Amino acid sequence: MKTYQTDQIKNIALLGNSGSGKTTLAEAMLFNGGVIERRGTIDGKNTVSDYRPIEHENGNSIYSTILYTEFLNKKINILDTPGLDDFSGGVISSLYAVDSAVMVINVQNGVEVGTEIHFRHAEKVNKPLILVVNGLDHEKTNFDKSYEMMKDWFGNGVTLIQFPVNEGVGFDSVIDVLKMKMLQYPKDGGTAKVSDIPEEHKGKASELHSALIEKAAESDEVLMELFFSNDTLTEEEIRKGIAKGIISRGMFPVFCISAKNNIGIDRLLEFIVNETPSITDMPAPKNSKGEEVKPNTSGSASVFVFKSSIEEHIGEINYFRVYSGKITENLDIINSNNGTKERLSQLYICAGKNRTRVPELHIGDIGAFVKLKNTRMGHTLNAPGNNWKYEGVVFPEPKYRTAIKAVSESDDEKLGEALNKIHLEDPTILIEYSKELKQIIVHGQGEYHLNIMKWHLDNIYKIPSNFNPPKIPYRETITKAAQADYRHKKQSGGAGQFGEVHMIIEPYEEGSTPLNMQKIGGKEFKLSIRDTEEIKLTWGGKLVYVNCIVGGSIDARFMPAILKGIMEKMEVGPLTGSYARDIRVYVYDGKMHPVDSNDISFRLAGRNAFSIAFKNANPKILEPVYDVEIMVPSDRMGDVISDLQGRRGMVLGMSSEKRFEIIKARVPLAEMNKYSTALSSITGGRAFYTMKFAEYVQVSAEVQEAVIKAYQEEEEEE
Ligand SMILES: Nc1nc2c(ncn2[C@@H]2O[C@H](COP(=O)(O)OP(=O)(O)O)[C@@H](O)[C@H]2O)c(=O)[nH]1
Ligand SMILES: [Mg+2]
Repeated sequence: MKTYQTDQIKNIALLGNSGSGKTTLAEAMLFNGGVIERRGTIDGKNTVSDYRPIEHENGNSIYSTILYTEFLNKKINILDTPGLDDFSGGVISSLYAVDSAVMVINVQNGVEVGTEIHFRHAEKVNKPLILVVNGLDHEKTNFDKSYEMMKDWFGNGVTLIQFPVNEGVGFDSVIDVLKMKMLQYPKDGGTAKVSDIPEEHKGKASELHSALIEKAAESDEVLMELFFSNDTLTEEEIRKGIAKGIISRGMFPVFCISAKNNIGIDRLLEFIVNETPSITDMPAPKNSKGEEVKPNTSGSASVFVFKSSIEEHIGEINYFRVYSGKITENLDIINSNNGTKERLSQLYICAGKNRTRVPELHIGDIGAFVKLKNTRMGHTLNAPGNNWKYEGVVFPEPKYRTAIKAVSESDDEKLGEALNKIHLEDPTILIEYSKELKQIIVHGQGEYHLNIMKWHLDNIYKIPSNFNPPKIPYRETITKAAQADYRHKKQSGGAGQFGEVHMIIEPYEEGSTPLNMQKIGGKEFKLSIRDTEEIKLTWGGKLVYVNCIVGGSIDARFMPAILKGIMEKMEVGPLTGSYARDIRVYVYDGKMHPVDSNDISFRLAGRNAFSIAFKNANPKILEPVYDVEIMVPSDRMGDVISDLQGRRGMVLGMSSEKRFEIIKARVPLAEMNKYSTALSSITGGRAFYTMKFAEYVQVSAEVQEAVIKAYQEEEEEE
């Protein structure tokens, strides 16, 4: 394996709808570069990229895969990504590690939902795109239709570099309007025979050639002036214009291929090598202090780990990209996220599961470490001298949750370990051990996402488990003031217990102040406020504890015990046993016994007084409500809105964007169970959404009744 310098390295991600041919294209790219000797196929379950058992089972990429090829003396690192939205984690982390992306479009379908979603991911992080129309060998192709769709969706930047001569079965030739040549491929594909453009295609070719020159000129003012004065550009100027247009995303060049038959791949690789940006052409990454980290060849080494995975027989592998300096074997390096030292004993480059050991890697390159102790995806490793961290990868919020339980209790610990590993490999799967709900909640991007996770638990980890409906983290609060007192007294030989507490509780609103007069049940209570303590509850909201004791009726030293008793009840509300929040408690009177009073007595008196008062204060259930943003094709908007209303959702606003309507709504979490599946069936998989916790709100009387009933039934079962 050669050593590649920074200007010899290109990094690309393969994007596109599921089934567009990304993995097949990756295989052809490796084959053309001589990295593999024969091309595997999806049906043959022997591609370099889809090498994991689940990918063979499904015939589909589930994770991102790191590959490379060598072409024209350059190294191209290729990140093959999964097309399904449920697995977008692999797409997002891959985009962090590349300088441009190749969007594969299945010519039979043109722009699909997945194309659009991946386009957005690339747009968010400002990565240049090349559009590759694939499958031109298929019997039902319509290149012009795909081209129209691309222009419609992605705008005027869509620029043809090629058009097919004979699309359909027997497809073997394209006209290249940058080279102004015809490229004809042998039966097995591979290297094109280059010839002059046949007469019948000359007109179309020169028209597109002019359009390409104009587009190239648009990307740069100097080129524009040259173009106006000379009416054309030299080849070198065109190339410069194209490269600039690509970087600024003003140009999305279009190529024509059949990945399956290895047609058009050599030319695509040549274009990637010559025209796409390398790391030094792109904006430098920012560290967590907001400073740019410029690629510095002579500086200390600095890398960002963009992916971790666990491989059979090896354990954890960390995939990284070099941002500064040079990485060599046996380098001692510091993990800037946790301060631990790591030794880079072995350094690899990867083509799927095949690893090749290399002595060093330069800025821009992508490689893998094994056997690191405390490093994982999202971490920065620095050689001494650098002390920054890179801004991490921002993954989408989870939008699907389920509870999980091992079938056999003896597997509980194993299940926990397996879930941790699963999260390490796929950070969009989040594991929550909810003490409150007494459930393990798994959060992911969709039902399919979590079903695949379960497949791994069943088949790889061999831990049988069940999914259960996840409980909702309800809260309880009060809606009016109430008063209660309680005497705790126990005198049966030996030391006795005595404590008496009088309290008033009322609803607490953020920013409000305690009152020194309360009227409850026609009775007036004058309170003299001596001390106020605001407690921020770990489960959200507040408890405000007001000491109004006068004349020493309760010793100050017992006040913390009373609060402790109250907090015990705050953790199990009277209606459904949920956490309580937003309550103000005034302790204004009580009694002590000279011998028998102690902490325990006051804790119990406080707890019971609070419990009685809570029940009399018209308690209400609060439920979590989420901000939901849905992108839906216009023709399905009505259906989606009426479905939302059926989910007690409140539509807050609507707006249009290109071909989508964006609906913003607030929906109770309790109604979002399996929403991704429902939305997909309403819209034929053409909509997508995000959700984020917004606030807790009181539920209606009917909902409250239903929730309490469900809670009581469950209690009886246990
Ligand atoms: N006819 C034809 N089929 C293709 C082509 N490229 C990929 N396929 C097939 O399309 C299916 C999906 O391909 P795959 O590479 O897994 O797509 P991915 O989901 O984008 O990675 C497989 O059955 C491939 O054999 C092509 O150029 N022509
Ligand atoms: Mg794939």
